[in-house]
Amino acid sequence: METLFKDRKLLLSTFLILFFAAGAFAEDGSRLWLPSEKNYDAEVTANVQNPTVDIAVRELRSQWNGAPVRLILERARRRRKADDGFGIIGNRTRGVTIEANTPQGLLYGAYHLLRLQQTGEDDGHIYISESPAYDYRILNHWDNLDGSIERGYAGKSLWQWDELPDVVSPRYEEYARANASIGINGAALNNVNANPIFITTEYLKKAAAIADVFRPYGIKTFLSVNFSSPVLIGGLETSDPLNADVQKWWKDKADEIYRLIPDFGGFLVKANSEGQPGPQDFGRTHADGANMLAEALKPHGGIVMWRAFVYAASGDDRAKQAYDEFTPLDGQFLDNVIIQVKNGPIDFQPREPFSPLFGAMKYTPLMIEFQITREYLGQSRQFAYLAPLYSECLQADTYCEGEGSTVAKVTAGHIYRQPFTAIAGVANTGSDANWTGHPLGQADWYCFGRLAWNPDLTPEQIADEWLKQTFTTDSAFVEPVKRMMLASREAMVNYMMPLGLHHLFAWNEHYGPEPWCYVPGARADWLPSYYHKADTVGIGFNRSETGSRAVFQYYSPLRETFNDIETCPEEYLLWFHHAPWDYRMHSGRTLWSELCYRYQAGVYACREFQKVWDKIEPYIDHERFSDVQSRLRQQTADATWWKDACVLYFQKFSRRPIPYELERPIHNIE
Ligand code: BDP
Repeated sequence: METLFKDRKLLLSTFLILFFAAGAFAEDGSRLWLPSEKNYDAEVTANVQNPTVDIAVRELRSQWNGAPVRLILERARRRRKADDGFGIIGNRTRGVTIEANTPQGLLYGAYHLLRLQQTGEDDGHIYISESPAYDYRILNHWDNLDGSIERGYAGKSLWQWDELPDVVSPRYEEYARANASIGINGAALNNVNANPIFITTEYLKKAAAIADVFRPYGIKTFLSVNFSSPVLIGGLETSDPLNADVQKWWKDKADEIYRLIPDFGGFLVKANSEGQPGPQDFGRTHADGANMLAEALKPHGGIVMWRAFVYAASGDDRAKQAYDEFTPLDGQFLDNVIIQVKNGPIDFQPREPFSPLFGAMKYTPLMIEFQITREYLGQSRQFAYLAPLYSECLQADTYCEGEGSTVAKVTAGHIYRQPFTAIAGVANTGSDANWTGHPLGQADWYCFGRLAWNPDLTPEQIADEWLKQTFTTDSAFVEPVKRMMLASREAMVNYMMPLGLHHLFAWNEHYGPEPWCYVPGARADWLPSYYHKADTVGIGFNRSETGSRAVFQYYSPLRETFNDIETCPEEYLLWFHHAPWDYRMHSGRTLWSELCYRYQAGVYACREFQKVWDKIEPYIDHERFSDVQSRLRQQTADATWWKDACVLYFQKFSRRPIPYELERPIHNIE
């Protein structure tokens, strides 16, 4: 009996160990970087009751494993303005106080404290004061009415339009919580190629149900609007922004929206771009169009985010067009309009110089738009951690007011006075259990939020905290994977488009290489040859003074630096110059050899990533391990495909051998 009992006990404990091990490790990725469900029952008090503060209390109560926490609203804190910043002071053994001017600030403080705990940085005295760099930190969802997502690679839309507003999916709250935990405070729910149906009463009620879930998490709801809505759903004969009936229609629409969603954020608009209607259809300017919408939103405190992603088929250089169209309008926009500018002058390529619009408009607020969904960076099949791309752009010096006028400083309103500031990222979320398709793609959502809060955080710091929260704090895992993350974007630039090459993608799908792509009747600037301009002399787009002169859109000394092939940074060489095949590179190699070397380096890097990942198997759950493992395999195969396609294709023009020390192609050009 005794032994039987002992055996049973043994059996039971073995079972429990196995059960908990499996439980602790079973991970479909849905938890993201948030703490797993715990109940520490910590002592948490607040000097105010409010739905947002209640969330902060609830989160801390269950997740904080330390001495009592006090949440204090509206302590006179020396702040620039009443923003959503917070202060944390105290010690995990004796107690912690979080102070803020807004309930949202308290919630951000709570998440910050939990982040310190999760990353193991809550030892000793805590003394922190934080303020967000941008007022609006927004995700743009390119989600359609039918549940598809333009450039979405993680399943279908999160928004279940057909069951809303009656059925409210629990995922909306999980989404809001994840965003709040990293400081994101806005979401534009629908595609910028906007279906006007979204602002009909029926759909506004659905959006209102989502907004109700977002509100306590401090997330404002925005909608993308179609400029022709007055005609398409309003029964008017025109959508001319100077027409009084049109103006009234939008005012009424805004009133209706605010009745349903009192804290509605505003409109996001893609106008006169890629076939979308806009004010120019009526001979009006972007300012006329934006201001008309701004007037309608103004009484309610809403804003208009007017996109500068415009390029006409006729222009000599697509990279110049947004600047040419928008700079003459500087100072003509109402003060609740902000111009939303993509990070680079073309279109979310693996590497672009920053858009010359940053710093070029002194009297008009500008916001940056990044793409989190990796349309042009391997989508969710491959991996490239995007913080290095975002940081490179944010820290780039525009020189608009002399040295140090970085894109981050200009857009955060430190150089020219702006009534408000904002930053947007095109979301990579979808209905997949792990939200982002590629398990490591969660890092891009995370880093966007963190950089929107503080653009001076380094990609390394962010990777470090993301890995520790998402997987484990074990340095045997964190260190190698962090190095891999930090190298991943450069690897992709190398095997896709090194040295400033851009837009070599397969037609429309934007995944694989197609530098030869030719579609009869297609717009020239939708074809790769428009960008690479390879011929027997050399390769690259001449944007210098002897070419399209796009360099002159940048301030001195950048324009001179970019203009001169000898001083132009090599990573932008073929962006700004048509360089001869035998041009001597810093490495001492010819341009042609260097190009081959870069492509090869990209492939080698992918092989290294596979090795790094295989080694970390003991540290994480099997699900995420094997998912990433198989995607890295695919990535190496596809990197080789990119290398072979581009090298073999460009070789037709260079007519030089691929350096013999490099691997031979395994594909042929056909
Ligand atoms: C391009 C995408 C296209 C978007 C467009 C945009 O290919 O699907 O509609 O950007 O930003 O990169 O409007």
